[in-house]
Amino acid sequence: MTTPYEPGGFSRREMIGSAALVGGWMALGADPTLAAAYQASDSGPYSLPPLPYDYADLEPHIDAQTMKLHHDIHHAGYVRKANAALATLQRIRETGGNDIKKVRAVSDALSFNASGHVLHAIFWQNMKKDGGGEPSSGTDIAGMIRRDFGSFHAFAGHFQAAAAQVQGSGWGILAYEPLAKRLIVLQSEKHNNLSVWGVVPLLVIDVWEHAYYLRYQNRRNDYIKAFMRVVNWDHVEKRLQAARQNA
Ligand code: MN3
Repeated sequence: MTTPYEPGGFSRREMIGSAALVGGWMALGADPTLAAAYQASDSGPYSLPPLPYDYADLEPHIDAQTMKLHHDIHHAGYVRKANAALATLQRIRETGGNDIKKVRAVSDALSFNASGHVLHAIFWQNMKKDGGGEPSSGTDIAGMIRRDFGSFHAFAGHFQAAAAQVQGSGWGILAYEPLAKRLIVLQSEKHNNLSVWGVVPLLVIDVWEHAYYLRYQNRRNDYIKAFMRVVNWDHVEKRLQAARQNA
C-alpha cells in the first residue's frame, strides 16, 4: 500500500503496526505533543498520555471530576483494549485454527478502541486553561477557516451543530483533508464511524455523555459552548502545520 502521508521519524515496523488502524499514525502526523500517546507500553504500542494540565484547570467549563474519570478510566480503557486487540490478532495469526473466525470481532474492537485512543489523545491537547475565542489572525488555521467556511462565525456554527447532532455517542471533528487540501467538519458516531480515509483530525470534541453528564446532565449544547471557551487554538495551528507538512 502506498500512501502520500508517510510521516518522518517512524520505523517501518511502527508504521505497519499502526497503519492497520483508522487514522492511527496519520492522525498523529508529526505533532510532537502527541508523542506520549504512541510510546510502547508493557502491553502494546499505545500508552495513556498524561494530561497537559491539572484536572481542575478547565474549571468551571469542564469539571475536575469529569476530567479525572474521563482520562484515567475511559481513555485508559481504550488504550488497554486497543493493545489487547493487537495482541489477540497476533495470537490468532500464530495459532490459526478455529480462532481465525474471531478476526471480524477483534478487528471491530481494534477500530473502536484505537480510534478512541487517537481522538482522546488529541482532545486533551485541544484544550487549555484560559483558551477559547478565535485563532489569532495571521495564523494558517484562521486563514483556512475563513477560506473554507466563509468566516469563523460560520465555522463555529457548523462545528457546534455537528457536535450537537451526533446521534448517540460520538465526536464533532474539524479535520484537514489532504487530497483537496482543505478543512472539513465531520461527525463521528462512536469513535470510528462516518470518517473519511486519510483525514487528520485537528480539533475534536467528545460528545459522549461521559464527557459532560456530571456537570451538564442532558444539556449537550451547554457543554459544547463551554468547550469552545477552552479551545487551545495554538495546538490546532500546530496540528494543521504538521498535517500539511506530512501530506
Ligand atoms: Mn470520551
